[in-house]
Amino acid sequence: MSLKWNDHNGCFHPDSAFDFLPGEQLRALQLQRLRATVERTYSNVEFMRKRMDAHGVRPEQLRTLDDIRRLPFTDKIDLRDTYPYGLFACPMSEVVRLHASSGTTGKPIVVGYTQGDMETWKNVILRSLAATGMHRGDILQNAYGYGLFTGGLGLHYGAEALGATVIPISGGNSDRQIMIMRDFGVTAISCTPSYFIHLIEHGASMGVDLKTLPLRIGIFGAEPWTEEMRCFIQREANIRAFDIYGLSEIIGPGVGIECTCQNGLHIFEDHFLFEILDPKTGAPVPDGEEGELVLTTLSKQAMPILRYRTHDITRVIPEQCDCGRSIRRIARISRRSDDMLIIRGVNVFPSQIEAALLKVEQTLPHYQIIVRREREMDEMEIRIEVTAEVFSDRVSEIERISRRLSHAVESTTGIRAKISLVEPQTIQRSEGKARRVLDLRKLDDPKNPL
Ligand code: DLL
Repeated sequence: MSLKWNDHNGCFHPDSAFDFLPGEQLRALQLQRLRATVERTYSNVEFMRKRMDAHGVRPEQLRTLDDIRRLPFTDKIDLRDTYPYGLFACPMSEVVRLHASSGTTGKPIVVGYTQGDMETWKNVILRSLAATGMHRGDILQNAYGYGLFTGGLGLHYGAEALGATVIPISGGNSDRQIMIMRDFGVTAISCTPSYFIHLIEHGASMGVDLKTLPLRIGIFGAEPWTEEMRCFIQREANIRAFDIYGLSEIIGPGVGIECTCQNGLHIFEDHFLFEILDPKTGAPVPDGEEGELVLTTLSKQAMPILRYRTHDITRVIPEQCDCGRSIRRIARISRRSDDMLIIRGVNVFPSQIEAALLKVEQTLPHYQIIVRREREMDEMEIRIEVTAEVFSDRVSEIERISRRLSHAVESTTGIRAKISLVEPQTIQRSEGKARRVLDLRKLDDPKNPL
């Protein structure tokens, strides 16, 4: 099947020039911006000044980019401890926007933006969308949630600045999503990959086959997804699906994105300095090896963040990308260092399970992992939807697929799981980030939000 794809002959938006900055110029710019950011943080954020003092480091000691390692880390708990505005580096009169993301203890994490930060955000989103081949004339259905979540409004202004027509539909109301996608001639959509898969099915239930629509680009992120998931989406909707990454603490969406080569996410290194570190020791890992992504903002004014521990696990792709961008790439976020399940002493990541499940034919990308403790033993159950035909077939077919899934999971994770095949539309759909793991062992834990 040929994709409805046109990369506009490599024609790039002028704002994308920074994507191609020669390495030396980029590093000089990064150093200049890093020093200004550290200086600003030290002078204006008491919490950070005390921390740097305790660490024995002063802004003027940053002479090279490697000196960043002298700086202390920042973690989510610091945003919680300074709630709501304790990490702001400017007076509230300069803050033009607040967003918030849910924390695990009830209070959200609050992030602020100056007018200058809004310009930076617009710029990185514009460059993100341009890198996927979007351009003036595209009609973007922005189905990320508008509101305190950074997805909706974050994408919005950059897409407008690119010259695209933005439909600010936000998440949910799938009937209306499908109607608008069909009637408004939508050519690009942005939402979580799990919600888009739901839209593919929902369209089918309304008699609308997304493959037949002018839709050609999907901008998917805010949650982990696998290459198998991408194949499913591209095949079932006949679009090209791009991975976009970001987090509220750093700016929101727009920290990095895949280009048309779809081989890793370019990080907008002129605005965000990244390190990949061993999550246990905090030491840098060699190029190409997996570690935790640690980010430092280089232009943020309202809330500059130094060495933020994202807990997202990735690796740098050191080779130059075929698209010619000089800004480096990271591999898709395979997992978070804190989403690891320990089942009977074995470390298991949800993304490993997803990849194993979707390799088996007739499975649908809707699944849930349920972990229980039964008679002191950890048990993992995987509920997964399979196509309706499976259930209309003989019992032996159901058993055959269950066995194949069980084998796929065991050979990937080393853990034998109970496989429960369920009919299409059984597993609850999410309009935003999917919640795939239900760890019932944590029910006694007072911090557990379940
Ligand atoms: O999810 C910002 C965003 C909006 C990104 C729209 C992309 C598109 P938070 O709610 O603060 O911000 O969640 C940030 O989500 O640390 C990752 O663990 C995860 N995440 C975000 N993008 C991806 C991705 C937004 N492409 C957290 N792949 C991050 C995997 C992702 N995980």
